[in-house]
Amino acid sequence: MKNPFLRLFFATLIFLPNIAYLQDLPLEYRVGSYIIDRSPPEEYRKRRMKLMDKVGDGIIVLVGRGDARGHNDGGTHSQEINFFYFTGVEIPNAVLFLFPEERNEILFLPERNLPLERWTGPKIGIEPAAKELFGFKDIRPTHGGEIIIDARRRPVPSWKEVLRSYIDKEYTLHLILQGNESYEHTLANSLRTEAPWLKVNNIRDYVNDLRRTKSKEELRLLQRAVDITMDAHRQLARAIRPGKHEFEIEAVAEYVFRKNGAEGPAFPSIVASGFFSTVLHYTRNTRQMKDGDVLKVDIGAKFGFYCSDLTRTYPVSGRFTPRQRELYEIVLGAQNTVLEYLRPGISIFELRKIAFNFINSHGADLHGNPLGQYFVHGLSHFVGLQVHDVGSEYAPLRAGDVITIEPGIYIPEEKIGIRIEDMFLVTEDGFINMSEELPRKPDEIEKLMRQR
Ligand SMILES: [Mn+2]
Repeated sequence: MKNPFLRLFFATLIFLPNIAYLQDLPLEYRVGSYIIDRSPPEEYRKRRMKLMDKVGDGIIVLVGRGDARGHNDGGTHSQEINFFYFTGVEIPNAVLFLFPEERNEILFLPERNLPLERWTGPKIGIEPAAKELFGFKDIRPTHGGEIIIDARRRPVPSWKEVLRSYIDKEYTLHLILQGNESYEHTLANSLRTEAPWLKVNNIRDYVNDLRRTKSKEELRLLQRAVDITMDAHRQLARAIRPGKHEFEIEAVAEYVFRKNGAEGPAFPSIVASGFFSTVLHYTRNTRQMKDGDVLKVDIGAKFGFYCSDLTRTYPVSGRFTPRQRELYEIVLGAQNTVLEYLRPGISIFELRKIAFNFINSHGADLHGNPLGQYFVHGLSHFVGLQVHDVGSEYAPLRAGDVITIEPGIYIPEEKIGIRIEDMFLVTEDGFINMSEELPRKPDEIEKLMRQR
């Protein structure tokens, strides 16, 4: 039903007795946020200014996530990451226009749908409170239609109609294009059929570069995510015992995440014992743990949209066997050696070579062969709004990067897989270990497990 007045008429017939209260509910009921801690509007505005500085001209269009119903927040909505990064707005189906030359910005929000809000919760619409809350001077409805000003009906264009008016003025259209089937591709293609002269520019690399350098605010949220994950490790370490199932340990981790206000796990928790500790991304977590196993626990809380990623390897019995301890010390030695070189200028690729050489020149497998062949994954990745955040392993590191360092040795024949993973902020003169408080040495791990 396109006509909003017809829609309202039917809605009124069916729902009026139940929904009138929704219209003017206090703001506290209408934020509809999935996070408990966010940055102030000025933080997002700073990011938009930086993007406008980099792009320089035309019109930048960012489209938030949503579905055709208008509010797909049946508990599964999560805002598109770049849209969140530049707006802090979680409302589904919002759209952002930026005009670098004019330093102008328009935020489009979907109109409120009261019958639907009965199910999905009261929302914020086009109202003065929204301007203050999100820090935008110009907020308009995504769908357009009509408004009444001075007792006269005036047409309001939809966001796409506003966009067409700029394309007619030959503005270059800047979009974040990734993959080949994204919404942005479809949008660009459909506009090109109407306006063959349209110039489309992909700003993905600009955006990724901005996102790589973490601001103070981002570091604050990342540290909260790390702190919560460290807490989870401490608590689950005390719960590990022969005879328990892996999922019981997973449950402790995810309980601690939610207990501390995290949105949940940033990725499926890996709780892998015995042979499965040698499976890099084992997430079934259904095995019963036995005396003599190692347990590899790779987990990360997501807090305020920011991810964390920390791995520890525990002896199920509470005590490493001599062989497990020998291999553990090699992985730890590799991590410590890498840290001697961690500073701006070096790349993740170069750091991995250092870790590989350390592992390959220490210890041996059961056949006397070097262990390098058992270090089967990358050493490090960027972390931020995504667990595997934007940034290339060949790029020289810069101050403001947040990365993991996670060497590992996985020997299926011995049913031993060991990974140690911490998160680091690269600084001008080296690094800060964001997960320093979580024990890494084998003696400390055993001690932690005894604190029951
Ligand atoms: Mn990782």
